[in-house]
Amino acid sequence: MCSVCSAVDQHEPIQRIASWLHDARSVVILTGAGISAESGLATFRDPEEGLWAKYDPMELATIAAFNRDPELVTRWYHWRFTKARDVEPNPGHHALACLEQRLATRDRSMTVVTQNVDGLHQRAGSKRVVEIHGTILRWRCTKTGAEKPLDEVSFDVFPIPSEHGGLMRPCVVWFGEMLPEQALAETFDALEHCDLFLSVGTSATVHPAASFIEVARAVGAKTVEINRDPTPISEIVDCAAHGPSGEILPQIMNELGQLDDS
Ligand code: BJW
Repeated sequence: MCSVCSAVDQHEPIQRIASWLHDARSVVILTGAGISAESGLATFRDPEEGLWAKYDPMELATIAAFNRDPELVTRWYHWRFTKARDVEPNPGHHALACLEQRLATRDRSMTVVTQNVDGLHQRAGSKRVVEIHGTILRWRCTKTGAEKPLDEVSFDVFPIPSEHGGLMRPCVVWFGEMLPEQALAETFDALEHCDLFLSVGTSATVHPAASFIEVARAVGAKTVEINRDPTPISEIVDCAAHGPSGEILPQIMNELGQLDDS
C-alpha cells in the first residue's frame, strides 16, 4: 500500500514489468476490449456499460443469430464499426506501438495478439498484430467467402446482398466459430518462443485466448496482467498491475526509457 494515499502502490509492479521488458527477448501481448475502453469503445462484460449488459450475445454474435435475423445483426455491426471508425487510439495503444519499435531497435521481437476487431492497434502504429477474432473492417460473402474492405461494401440496404447471391457478414469470429487458422498458427508460434507474456484489458474468459497464458507458462515465460479489474488469471500471473491500461502502459514506457538510458 502507498503510505501517503493508502491506495495500492502501483510503482513497484510498474518498475518490475519495465525491467522484465528491458530483459525480454520475445514478448507476446494479448489484448482485449479494455485497451480500447479509454478510446470510448464499450467493453463486452462491464456489468453496466458492457455490450453484453445491453444486448444478448446469442442474438448478435453467433451464426445462428445471423441466419435468424441478418438485418438485426448487420445493423448492429454497422453501428459497431461506425463507432470504431470515429474514435482514436489512446495512450495505451500508442505505448504498445512505441514498445514494439523500441524492442526492434535492440533486435527483440514483440507480437500483439488482439481479440479486438476495431483496428486501433494498427492505427496507433503497431506492425505485428494478430487479430484472432478477426476484424470489423473487412466483410465477406456468406456464399463464397470472398472478402472486401469496408469502403467497398455499400450499406444502403440491410442485410447486404453480395454480388454472388449470398449476404455480406463482418469478418469477425462469433461464438462457436473457429478462429482463423493463420492467426492461430502465428499466435502459437509467438507463444512457444516468448519469454514474457502480458495480458492487457481482457477479462480472460473467452477461449481459446483465455488459455494462451498456459502456453506461455509452459515454455517458462514470465506472465503479467494489466487490467482495470482482477480476473481469473490475476492469481496465477507473476505480476499484476490493476488500473487503466491507458495510464499504466505509458508509465511502464517511462520506466523502460530510464532503464534503457542507464
Ligand atoms: C480495462 C479498462 C481499461 C475495462 N484499462 N482494462 C473452453 C471452455 C469453455 C468454452 C469454450 C472453450 N473453448 C471454446 C469455448 C466456447 C467459446 C467460449 O470461450 N465461451 C466462453 C464465454 C465460455 N469460444 C468460442 O466459441 C470461440 N471459438 C472456438 O473456440 O471454436 C472452436 C470451438 C467451438 C465450439 C466449442 C468448442 C470449441 C470463439 C470465440 C469468439 C468470441 N467472439 C467475441 C465477439 C467478436 C466479434 C465482435 O466484436 O462482436 O469476441 S465475444 C467477445 O468476447 C469478443 C471479445 O474479443 C471476447 C473477449 O472479451 P474481452 O476482450 O476480454 O472483453 P471483456 O468485456 O470480457 O473484458 C474487458 C476487460 O477490460 C475487463 O476485465 C475490464 O476490467 C477491463 N477494462 N476498462 C484496462 N481502461
